[in-house]
Amino acid sequence: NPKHVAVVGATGAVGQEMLDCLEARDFPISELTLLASARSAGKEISFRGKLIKVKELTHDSFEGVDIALFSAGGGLSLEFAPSAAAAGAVVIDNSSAFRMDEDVPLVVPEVNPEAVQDRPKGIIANPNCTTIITLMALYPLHKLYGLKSIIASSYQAVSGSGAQGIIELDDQIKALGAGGEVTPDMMNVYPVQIASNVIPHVDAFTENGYTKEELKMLNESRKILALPELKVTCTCVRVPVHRSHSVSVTAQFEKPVDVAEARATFADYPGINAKDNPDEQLYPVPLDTTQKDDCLIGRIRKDMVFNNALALWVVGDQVRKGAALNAVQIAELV
Ligand code: A2P
Ligand code: 11C
Repeated sequence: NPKHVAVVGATGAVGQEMLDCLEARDFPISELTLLASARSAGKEISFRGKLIKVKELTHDSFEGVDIALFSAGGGLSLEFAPSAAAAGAVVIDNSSAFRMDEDVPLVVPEVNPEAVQDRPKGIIANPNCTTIITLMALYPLHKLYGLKSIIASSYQAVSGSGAQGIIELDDQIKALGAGGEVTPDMMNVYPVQIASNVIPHVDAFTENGYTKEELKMLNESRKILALPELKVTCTCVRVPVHRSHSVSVTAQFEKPVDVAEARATFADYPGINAKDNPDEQLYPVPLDTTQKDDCLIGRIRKDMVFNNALALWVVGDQVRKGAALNAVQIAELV
């Protein structure tokens, strides 16, 4: 039976994509409540041919709501998700606020769908985008060979920083294209210029020199795969791409690996596909997956440094599979 769905952060980059995914997947909805800041209250957003007014998020926003999709940042999730759960809604939270909470399942529907059932707080967490995309490629290989360690570098699009990231890149590109310079007033999201540059810094630095984004790859991968001993090291990098994150991965396994078998197994799993033919210069690029559901995997080869290891390149739309689509798939499971 149809559900009363609320979207918190409905005007944001991920919130908008959530509405697209709910529409595209014919999610059964009896009522849709759109929530954002006071700035957006009264603004109208079209859904299934009807205009719906955005309301200001308050602690009383969730009466009668069955499913609340949150994507307005960790601070607001911490403050408002408990109110939504107390009102009886199942919260699906896209922020990092609850991911490592033992009483909150962390779910990629293609990997650990059964985990949604056990949700003592009424909250289910949506994993980090780079982690989701990486695990979409590694889970089928884990089933075949048993995953031991991951060494990765990410190439993350500016839409990972929300709508403001896209505006910042576009403003800087425009300035450079007009023969001008990027001035300090054009740098609000990133500490240095992003246009015509790459920045080895996503999310805040921690004491051990890794950033929070890099530690999410470690901690969230362990939790989702239920592999507490999994070893992960990565460098997360922001690149001047609008949408779709790419990840270069070397993964080491318990058992011997086979490239042809690895390539073939990707075709059997939902949500992914191989695009991998060096003879024809076929490999996935971010533009291939933009606004698409599936993650694409290429450059699959035997790693030359480690035993039982594969190197590969995986690309996925992080606003979609890395955030909105994954959240809507969780709602479907619920
Ligand atoms: P608003 O558009 O009213 O500011 P993004 O990640 O793309 O920047 O989007 C952030 C989302 O979080 C937007 O929908 C934004 O709404 C929402 N948001 C930001 N601050 C608040 C707040 N104080 N209360 C409710 N929603 C908020
Ligand atoms: C980025 N991955 O691209 C981040 C955005 O913990 O899910 C999402 C942060 C998170 O900047």
